[in-house]
Parts: sequence; C-alpha cells; structure tokens
Amino acid sequence: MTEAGKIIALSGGVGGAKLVLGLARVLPEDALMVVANTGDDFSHLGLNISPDLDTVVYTLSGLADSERGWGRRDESWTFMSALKGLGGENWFNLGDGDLALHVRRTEALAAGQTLSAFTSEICRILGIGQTILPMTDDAVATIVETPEGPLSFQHYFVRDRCEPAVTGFRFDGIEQARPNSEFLAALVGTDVSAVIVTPSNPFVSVDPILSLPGVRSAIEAFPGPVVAVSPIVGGAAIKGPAAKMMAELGMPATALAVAEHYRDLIDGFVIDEADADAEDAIRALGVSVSVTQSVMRNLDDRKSLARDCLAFAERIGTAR
Ligand code: FO1
Repeated sequence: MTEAGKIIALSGGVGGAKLVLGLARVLPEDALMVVANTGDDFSHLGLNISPDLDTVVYTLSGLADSERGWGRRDESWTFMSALKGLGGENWFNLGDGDLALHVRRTEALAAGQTLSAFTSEICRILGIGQTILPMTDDAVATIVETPEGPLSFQHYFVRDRCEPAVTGFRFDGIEQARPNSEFLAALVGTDVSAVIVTPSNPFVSVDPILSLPGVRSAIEAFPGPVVAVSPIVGGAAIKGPAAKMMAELGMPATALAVAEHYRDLIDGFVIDEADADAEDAIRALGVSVSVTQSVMRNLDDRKSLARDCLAFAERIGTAR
C-alpha cells in the first residue's frame, strides 16, 4: 500500500474470517477494522450468542478451531452431553470453553453494556490489536423464507442443516437498527483506503450489513476502492450454502452472478483462476476484475489472497 490507510473488511463467519486472518497478518495491527454480521445472532438456552462475531474474535486471537472454523480449539463438550442427558435442546453445539464467552456476553448485555463495548473488552483481554465491530448494537434477525414458512437463521443453518429450499430472506429489525457508529464514521472519514467484502455468503452474511440504514449509501459515497472476493469458485461455494441458495433463488451459482449482485457497490471483484472465463462478462458490468488463486487452504493462502486484494485495491485507487 502506498497510502498507509486503514482497511475495512466486511465479514460473516467462517469464510470471511479466513481472509480477515490473512489481512491481519499482512497489515499493521491498527490498520484493520472488521465489521462482522450480527444477523445470525440469537438467544439460545438463555444465552446471547453471536456466532459470526465470535468466529472473527476466536480467529484473530488464535483460539479458533481451524478444522470446524467456528468455536474454540481444544474444546471439550461436557456441557453438551450433560444437557443431552437432561433432555435439553442439543442441536446447537456449545463447547465448554465457548460457553464462557456466551455467559460473559449475556451478563454484560443484561447489565446494559453494548455489544460493541463488550466485544472491545473481550478483544483487549484476548490481546487482539485489530478493531472488531459488530455491525450494530441493535437486534437484527436474519429470517430464511422457505416454502414451509420462515425459519430463524440458526434453525435453518444448524438445526435443519440448510436442507429447506430458500425463497428469500428478510432481516427483522433492520429498519430500526443503527449501524455501528465507529464503522460509519470510518467510511466518511479520511483514513480508510479501501473496503474489502470478504468471501462470506452474500445473502445472509454480507447483505445484513449492507441493509442497515445508511450503510449502502455510505459505501457508495466512499471515495476509495470497494473490492469484493467471490465466495463462489467453479460453480460451488467454498463452504456453506451460497451456491445452493443461488440455485434455489433461480440464479446461476457463478462468480458472475455474485458480481451482478454487488455491481452497484463494488469497483473491483476478485475471482478464482477456475472462473477466469467470466472475466470479460464481469468487466462488462463496469467492475474491474482480478483473477487469482482464491481458495484459502492454509495461512499462506490467506496471506497471499489478502496481499492480492490490497494490491488490487491500490491499483484501482491509483487508476482513478
Ligand atoms: N455451526 C454448525 O454447523 N453447528 C453447530 O453446532 C454450531 C455451533 C456454534 C456455536 C458457537 C458459534 O459461535 C458458532 C457455531 N456454529 C455452528 C457456526 C455458526 O452457527 C455458523 O457458522 C454461522 O452462523 C454462519 O456464519
């Protein structure tokens, strides 16, 4: 980067956190602000659970389970087996260590602390130097519409294993929700050099962030480059139900269709080498394209994709 500006990364859970980790490893600590989706937050067993936020926190603190992508590594599951033995709801797996974070958050929110303040305190305790912000401190619930009726996100995703066909999405509470003020201030300020939309699910991880009042217009007005990374590679989602959702929504499960989804918002789109033949069609949307090896199997891949995204954003920025 020639300008030592900050980078804002918009992220959901597992897929987004991989690139966030790459960015964290190649940028100075104070140069990364991660805005995490909270549309999949829910109250379960009396606890306030923020899965995407926690995935980013665990990933940047080195506590994440890298195989599962969510939860803590070296986890034990005594609580879950005891819960099951007592006839409790056991479809959502809460590890013993992970439970501590949900208990702390539930206590903090009940005592009147905001989710942002709580997250910031946890980041400090866990030694995370980057800024991690929940997209909002207000309640927003992603609802998945299916032919059998609406499902709350975690019921769709975890309990029903993404099996129901989706017909659409809504984000309950979004009209009243106020976007994170630090995020909005950064977008209108002068020290952010690029916005990166990580390869999270466009419909249920990124769209909730973009749908918060004022966010889309603030990103449209942001003078620097906005670059998104395709979560679809070779017609399949790297992880999760994005490709299945696209097919059910009647759109092709392609990188081009994701670029079309984001076209009004982005200046650049990063696609995998496997999708190089879509380059011209994406350029025809008025979006710059970078073709790279985008599948993140290990830390080197994460850092390499992060460097590619930053260099691509810089090229777009200087071409203006
Ligand atoms: N995902 C699963 O597929 N099964 C689980 O049992 C599960 C538990 C869980 C507990 C805490 C947490 O922070 C995340 C958890 N996730 C689980 C992941 C999570 O629900 C999804 O990855 C996101 O909501 C989608 O981004």
